[in-house]
Amino acid sequence: MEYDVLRENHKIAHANEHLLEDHNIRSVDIMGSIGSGKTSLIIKMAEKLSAKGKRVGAIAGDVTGDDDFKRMRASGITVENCNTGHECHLDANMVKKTLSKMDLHSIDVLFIENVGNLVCPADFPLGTDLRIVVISTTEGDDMVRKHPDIFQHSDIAVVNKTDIAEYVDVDVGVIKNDYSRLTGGCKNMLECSVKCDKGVDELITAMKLW
Ligand SMILES: Nc1nc2c(ncn2[C@@H]2O[C@H](COP(=O)(O)OP(=O)(O)O)[C@@H](O)[C@H]2O)c(=O)[nH]1
Ligand SMILES: [Mg+2]
Repeated sequence: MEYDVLRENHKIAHANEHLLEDHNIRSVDIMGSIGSGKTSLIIKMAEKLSAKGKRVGAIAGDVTGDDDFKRMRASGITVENCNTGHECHLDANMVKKTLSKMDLHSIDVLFIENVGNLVCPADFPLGTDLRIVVISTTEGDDMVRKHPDIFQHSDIAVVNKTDIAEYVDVDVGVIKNDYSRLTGGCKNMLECSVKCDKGVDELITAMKLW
């Protein structure tokens, strides 16, 4: 049963991937913990990409409500809301339905904000070019050790809120060491502070979105 669900998800994810490719859209699934700064990061990256002439779209994934949708819309992003109801992650079919409501000809870069948690989204690829995971210093220094799957299933990891690391007694070096050990040093973990606009340019560059 579980296998069928995952297989069906992969099939639809594949179709999403083709649809986005056909429209020349670079797409990123933004996974991560609740409150780590996913929405703030999307808005900041959208500002920067818009200034370079890129047209940014987004899907605001949440269990319920439209808070993130409204924040993104207010910042000028072409955004659709996607509520999962009870599910703790987006799946490829939800994304397919949401994409059908969007004008894909008017988007160059698509950010999909997944539901905030470090467990469920890992098993459900959505068909994006890239999957990233965003954690922040306020969650402590043990996130990689506690949630290895999501870090293994993502292309790039981000530690946000470095501006307050010292106030929450977190050594970012510990997180980076855990990540390096987990990935054999093969993948990137970037430090950033959306608030202070540090590391965001580097992330956009690493994702090849400019
Ligand atoms: N100090 C600090 N706060 C941040 C930073 N990025 C986001 N925040 C704050 O963290 C809270 C959660 O951010 P949000 O983007 O909604 O997180 P999300 O739940 O992952 O989408 C908000 O109050 C943001 O203003 C940062 O780099 N530094
Ligand atoms: Mg959010």
